[in-house]
Amino acid sequence: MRIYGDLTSGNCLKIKIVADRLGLAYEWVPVDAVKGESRTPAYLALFPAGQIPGVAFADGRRLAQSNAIIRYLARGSALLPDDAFAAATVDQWLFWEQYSHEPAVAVCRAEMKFRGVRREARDPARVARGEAALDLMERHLAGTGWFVGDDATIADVALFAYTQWADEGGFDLAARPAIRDWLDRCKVAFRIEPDAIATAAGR
Ligand SMILES: N[C@@H](CCC(=O)N[C@@H](CS)C(=O)NCC(=O)O)C(=O)O
Repeated sequence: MRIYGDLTSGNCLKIKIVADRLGLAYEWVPVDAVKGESRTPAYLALFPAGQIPGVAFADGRRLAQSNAIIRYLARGSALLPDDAFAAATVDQWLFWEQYSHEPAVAVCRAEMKFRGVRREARDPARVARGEAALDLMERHLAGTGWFVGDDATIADVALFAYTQWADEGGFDLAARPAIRDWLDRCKVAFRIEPDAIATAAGR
């Protein structure tokens, strides 16, 4: 398969984490959304929503939306439980990540990192939403090691992606020890080489 994306994007990183963890073969096709490369006619012909990540399979089928992609790739693996209720609980966190976490934590990061917005100039409503999301994660993780069940799932992958960079969006994890411990567990479980990602992402 071909993965179209950019490693400065947590949404794209999710796909790389799952593919690497499961040993799936892929070609990484760099697409820089900040430079508008996800809005070219050629890219829109493949992925009409004009966003990264996108995945094209060998048989010609294509899939967009990071959490739909990782859910598809993880089917039948330990990253997505077979049990219907456990799988629905994973979905619960995937939808929550997209509605309540990513639009706040990732967007604050994008503004500060790519658009030069100062921490104090962030939208207060968005900041409050991000703080609330991180607080909910901290409360949840204080009582358990992983988001669902006793091991890492794609719920952890989805939430790891931007939480690891929360500081770049002006969020402070210092008073959130359960999140910090969980981030460390994720790095081990997903065999994340911090320097490799930092280098690939140009950080
Ligand atoms: N809900 C989508 C969000 C994708 C998204 O926002 N991608 C950003 C990069 S992280 C993008 O392509 N932005 C460029 C654009 O929308 O033109 C997902 O999870 O895949």
